[in-house]
Amino acid sequence: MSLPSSAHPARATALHVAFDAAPLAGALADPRLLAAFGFGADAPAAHADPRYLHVALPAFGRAPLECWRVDGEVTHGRDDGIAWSTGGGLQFGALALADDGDIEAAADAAYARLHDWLAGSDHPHPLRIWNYLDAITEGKGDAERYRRFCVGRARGIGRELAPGELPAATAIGHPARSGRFQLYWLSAREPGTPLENPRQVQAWRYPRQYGPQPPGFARALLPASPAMPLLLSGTAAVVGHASQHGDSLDAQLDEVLANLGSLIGTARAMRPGLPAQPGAGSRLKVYVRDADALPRVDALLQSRLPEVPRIVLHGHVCRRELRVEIDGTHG
Ligand code: 3EB
Repeated sequence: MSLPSSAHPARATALHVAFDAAPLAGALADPRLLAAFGFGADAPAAHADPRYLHVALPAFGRAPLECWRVDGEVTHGRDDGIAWSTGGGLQFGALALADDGDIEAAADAAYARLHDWLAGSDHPHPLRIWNYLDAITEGKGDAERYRRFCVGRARGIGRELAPGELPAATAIGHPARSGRFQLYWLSAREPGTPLENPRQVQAWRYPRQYGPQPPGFARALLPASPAMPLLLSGTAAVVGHASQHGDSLDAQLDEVLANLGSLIGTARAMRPGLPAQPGAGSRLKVYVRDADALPRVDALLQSRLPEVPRIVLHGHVCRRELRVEIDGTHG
């Protein structure tokens, strides 16, 4: 006979994101570790444990490990080239496909795999997706690789995701050739609420001038469980649909912080308990186009947001004039 469910109250789904200086082996020894990410040349390039993912973007200084922990035992495996882990109401998944120059085909194939994976999963709701590709702003006009990526992504996912189902996302370019398109995600049993930024046009409604296929992502996602942080998409100095301050890194960073503040404000209307500002409970990843600007961006963030743990990476934002982008978690 099974006990009434009230005797075993299910723990609320929670994700604990930490930036840990400890070595990988220690992180992987934790049965509640859902995923660990190493950045740059100093991080291990690979590990047999499918919970470890190497992101090749160069780091400013020695980046800590990004660790995702959940409240529950984690199981993991590899199936058909998809590395996965599941526990505490959440699932992590990752795959990488060869990119021989046709990023539209690589994104189409990867997103078709993701679509099929989610359709067969007991965690079918993607909350957050990361895309890392080579030479993101190479090519002219509609042949630009980011625009081709958007076309392949939309075709591969198989149907137009309704605005109410869009995940939060990041799409960043490798400054050096990796030869791969890397895709990873966080999905859940329960759908979350996609959020938009009142300062920005919804990306899925970008006008034609930015390409034939508007990018399919929400500016942030608020998961159903109040124990989950707000998930912030890659956020750049875009107001309306236009890039701002193409001539000023400092002004772009201020605009990014204004956009993040606006997203946090939007989320607080639904969840007033979220902190009003980025703080000690936030985690930010910062992508900087020009390697020369890495120290400047790090110093500006140290002065603007001294309590917020950050990882600063050398990565290309998907419009040439955008010098910096930030994603992360809050709450
Ligand atoms: C922007 O605001 C910047 O295509 O998945 C940010 C986050 C950006 C995600 C994506 C693109 C994506 O349009 C670019």
